[in-house]
Amino acid sequence: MITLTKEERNLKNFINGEWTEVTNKEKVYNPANGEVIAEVPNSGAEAITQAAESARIAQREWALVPAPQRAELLYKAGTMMKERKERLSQLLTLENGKVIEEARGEVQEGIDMAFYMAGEGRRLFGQTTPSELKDKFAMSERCPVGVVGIITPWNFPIAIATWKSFPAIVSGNAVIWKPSSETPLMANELARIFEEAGLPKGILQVVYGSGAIVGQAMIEHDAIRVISFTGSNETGRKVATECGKQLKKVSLEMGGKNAVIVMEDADIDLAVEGILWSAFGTSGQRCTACSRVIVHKAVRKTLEERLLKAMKNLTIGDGLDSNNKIGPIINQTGLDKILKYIEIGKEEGAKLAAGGKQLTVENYEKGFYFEPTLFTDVSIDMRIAQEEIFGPVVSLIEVNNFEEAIAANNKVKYGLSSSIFTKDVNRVFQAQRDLDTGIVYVNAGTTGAEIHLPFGGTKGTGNGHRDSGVQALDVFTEWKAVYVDYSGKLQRAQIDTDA
Ligand code: UN1
Repeated sequence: MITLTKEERNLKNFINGEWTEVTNKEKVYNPANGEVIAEVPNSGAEAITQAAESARIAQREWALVPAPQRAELLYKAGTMMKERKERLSQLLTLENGKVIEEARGEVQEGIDMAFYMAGEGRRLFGQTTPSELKDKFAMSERCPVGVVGIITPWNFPIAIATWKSFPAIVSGNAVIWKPSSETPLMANELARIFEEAGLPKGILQVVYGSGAIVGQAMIEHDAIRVISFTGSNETGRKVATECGKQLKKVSLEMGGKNAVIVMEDADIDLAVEGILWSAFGTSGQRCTACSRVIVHKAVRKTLEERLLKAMKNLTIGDGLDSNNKIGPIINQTGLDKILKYIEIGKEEGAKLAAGGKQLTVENYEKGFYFEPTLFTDVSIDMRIAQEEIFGPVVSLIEVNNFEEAIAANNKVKYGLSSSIFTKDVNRVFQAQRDLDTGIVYVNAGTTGAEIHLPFGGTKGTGNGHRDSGVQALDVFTEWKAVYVDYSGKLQRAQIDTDA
């Protein structure tokens, strides 16, 4: 069993290079057994004022450090993350519940992001563009926006934070980070790594607290020029509204209602594996999780039978026990939401073909476990097929043909990820064109996005921005157009003497 240090049990904010105590504290629980593992600050708005004021000063110096040198620091932090990977992974399982092999995968995502963004420090390309005038040079360059605020969720507490903070840091910004208070250990570890790696004080600051107080204070502080948020649709809309009032740039990633499409020519066993992994891995608590299966009528019965059979083999329990394939749900609130949707599904007339109940695991009676669940006979408009449940619950929807499958996929307010299982190459390309999501998979489930590609989605999933990939730099930089006139005389642009 992993043991926490005194600092890890008693978490503090990290403001301007100081570990700062707060009197108001909250408990942090291990979702596997309901035990208290740590205490985390429930900060007031003044913590944000302190962080933002110091970040404003620190950022000016940081922006002057050459980008390849900023990148070197990121590379060093990435190396330290790699050295500490196993402990980070265990801490992640402890606070989040996900099984250890998935925790290792998530920590690796963060490490990959460090090395990838360190490479970008030697690129950060601008553009040169021919000027309209003779002896005049025109170029566009990326500039840091200044201080940025990032708000991250509990389901990927380290990976998502790296998708946002690493591009921000390498491009010369200071970051104020409000992690989820359900999973504060990852923030603590990452901040300590950067402190040890020698990141100047004030460039990465951590303030724990509620969205209503700390999040709101971040949005309202004039030094913070960008907010990057990942979380629920409901909260994201509030963040967008508040940022709108401040005319503040905001990047939003707010979940999905992702589908796997299984066509009549699909490799059914492969599709079953893809569905199992993307629907029930992480107990369905991914923005990218598969929560709908859209299946051609010719293979519906076969798929359903094989899926139900395979679901019986999923072992559920403490994520630190490597025999388990599925860990707990994050907390009671998460569990209650899933239970609510089970009732909604039954009332709507869907057939509960498997699961649907809270699960008690021996010796872990206070943990939050839920059975992998399959609803069949689901129609597209049912709430269980429209709304994000964020748990191991899948709805099976039968369709008559390819066109109906695409239409069913697109008939939701979200647009994060989608997938199609087929052997027909024409359908592969039609699907990648017509699926209205930011991420499309062919012959794989809906999860597993790689960090060097853009992550985000259409419609209710976001507002057009992307996390990770080189595209993340667009969130944290501004374009500056620069004109250098070397003619030695005043050349006037936009003077028209023709008339
Ligand atoms: C999330 O669920 O919010 O694509 C992130 C995936 C992971 C990241 C998920 N790489 O499933």
